[in-house]
Amino acid sequence: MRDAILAILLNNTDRFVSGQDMSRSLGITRAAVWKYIKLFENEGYVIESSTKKGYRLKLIPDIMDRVVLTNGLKTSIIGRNMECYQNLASTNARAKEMALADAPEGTVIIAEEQSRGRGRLGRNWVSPAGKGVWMSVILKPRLSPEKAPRITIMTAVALVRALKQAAELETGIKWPNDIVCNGKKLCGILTEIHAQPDIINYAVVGIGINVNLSVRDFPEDIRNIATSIKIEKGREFRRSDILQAVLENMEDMYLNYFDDDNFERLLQEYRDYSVVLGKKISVAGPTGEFSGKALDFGEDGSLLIQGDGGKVEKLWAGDVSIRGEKGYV
Ligand code: BT5
Repeated sequence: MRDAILAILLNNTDRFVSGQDMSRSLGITRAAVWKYIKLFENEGYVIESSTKKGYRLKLIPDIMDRVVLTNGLKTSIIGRNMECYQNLASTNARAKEMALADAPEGTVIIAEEQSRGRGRLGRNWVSPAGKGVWMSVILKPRLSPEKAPRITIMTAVALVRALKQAAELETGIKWPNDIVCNGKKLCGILTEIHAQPDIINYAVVGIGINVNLSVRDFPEDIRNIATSIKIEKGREFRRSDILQAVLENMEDMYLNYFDDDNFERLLQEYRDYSVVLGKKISVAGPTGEFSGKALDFGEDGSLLIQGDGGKVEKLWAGDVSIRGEKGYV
């Protein structure tokens, strides 16, 4: 009922809707409608009310509300099913539970705050309340598991595009899973898959975007390597606008460029945004440290690197640093 009333208000921001009309169309009393209006006001919505004319929504707070986030969202799969939480340990953990319980493809899990946000290799992801987009998307691509890195490639490109559209922010991609801005980390992606030998059952794509964090919102140990849209642009942004732009770009790529015939175009865009290609880099990976020149990326998500001795190797995972540059990239 809450969602139905909110949807009516959202769709009529240019006029008053009478309490009587709402109570009639929803089959509840006018007093019940009034109670919901008070509830919305407590959540931060500003609603003009007039005894004669009814209610009109004047201001939508920047909270992660399913009704607000799906209103005007131009997707057919991603985000059609959405759950928003005040606090979760990790949206990826919740998304995995839901995927196991057969949640539909495109389900999106969002939290205002994560108490145990996760990075790769069990690392921590700082996710303070109300400041960022902390979300996970469930996908069920018809892909063999070795092609799973495509999911991270697609998501990285979608993030770069979305940040440009919704925040006019130029960003780059640091292989394999970081979005960087002016040499600092702005977003992280954590893709986890559940697969059989020949097919992916589901993938959970975790996305963390630092939107309105100030420098002091980051713990001291990452202040010199992390940034936010607010820090870069000098003002706050509506998280809902950023989130919608990400989901819309992801879906466009997922539906149109994800198959074998078209993926090369997506990979080309990934190359264009790379801050690593052509640079002298060091990669700290599972098998130790490797230094050389970044040559190219493969469709399989690998990084082709020419070692200092001349030998070309394929790397699958690791943390890149660009030699000769201070800071994070
Ligand atoms: C990542 O790991 O970059 C993947 C981050 C994915 C986070 C999302 S949020 C929604 C979803 N639910 C989750 O539980 N996770 C996903 P990695 O490349 O391992 O980077 C982790 C490292 O980034 C940490 O060790 C810190 O150094 C740094 N870091 C932590 N929090 C950060 C933040 N908010 N912004 C920038 N850097 C951060």
